Amino acid sequence: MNPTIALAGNPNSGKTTLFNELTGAHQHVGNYPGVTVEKKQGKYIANGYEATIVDLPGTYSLSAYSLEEVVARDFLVNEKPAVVVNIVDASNLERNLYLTLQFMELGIPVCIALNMMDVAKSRGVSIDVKKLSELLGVSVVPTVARSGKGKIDIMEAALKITAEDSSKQVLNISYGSDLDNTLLTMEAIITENAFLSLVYPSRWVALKYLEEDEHVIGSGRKSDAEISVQLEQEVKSVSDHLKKTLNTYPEALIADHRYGYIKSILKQGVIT
Ligand code: BGO
Repeated sequence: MNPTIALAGNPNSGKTTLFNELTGAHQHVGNYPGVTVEKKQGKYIANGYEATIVDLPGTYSLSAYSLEEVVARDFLVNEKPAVVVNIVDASNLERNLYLTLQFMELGIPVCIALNMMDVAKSRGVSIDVKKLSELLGVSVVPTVARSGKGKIDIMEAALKITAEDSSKQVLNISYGSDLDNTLLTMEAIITENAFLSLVYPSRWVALKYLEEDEHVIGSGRKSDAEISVQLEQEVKSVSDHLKKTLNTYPEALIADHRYGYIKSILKQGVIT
């Protein structure tokens, strides 16, 4: 078995440092197909295990605002790595977990390397790793990539996931009654028509339409223009309603609820 494991995280979370620690001299640098974004790939070899490690571009989100985000997303969806090791900066937990939620919403198996634990500690921040893991429902391993601390443990956690049944567990966050109702309607349309849903989870496609993600909407129009129009009408109708009632728009409300979800987890004694 030689599973592919993707390293993903916010810029400056310590991703390159961990990649170097894990792969040592076994590295290859190229580009992602068709773009000038660097693709670093390497081999992790230890204790009789071998895995291919792909270093994804550093991103804050999986929307389509930057080339890096699109490259990272396309790799995850098209190449389907066995697991994502999400490097999370422990000293900046709330912002970093925003990306984590998006892997979970996309139904990608994920484990967390909770990095920069030394920095968090020096700032007097103590994190209950076990509680964070329980509340998120994913493995969390504390690491200090700069000294290699925790690197064996995070790989053990990742390799354990690769050996498990990979049936998709998709995280469903509530986005408030207006968007939740629209999401249900859109999901039903998407599922009934197998619209893009061979590639992405139905709810995720609906969310991307609500976020007005040009890449997903463009693919949708190409794949089935009629269904795409139906979905776009649903988006327009809820957008008009939200503008009138709350003076907001779906994308802003989605981001608010994601941060609300993260805050509600962190408030339950994760950070002391
Ligand atoms: C410099 N703890 C600490 N304290 N630092 C870490 C850890 C950790 O666990 N992990 C990584 N770093 P990248 P991305 C630097 O380069 O891997 C440090 O963007 C410096 N450089 O050493 O590059 C790491 O790939 C001069 O720091 O992140 C690096 O995700 C002075 O975090 C930085 C101080 O790591 C970013 C730091 C010339």
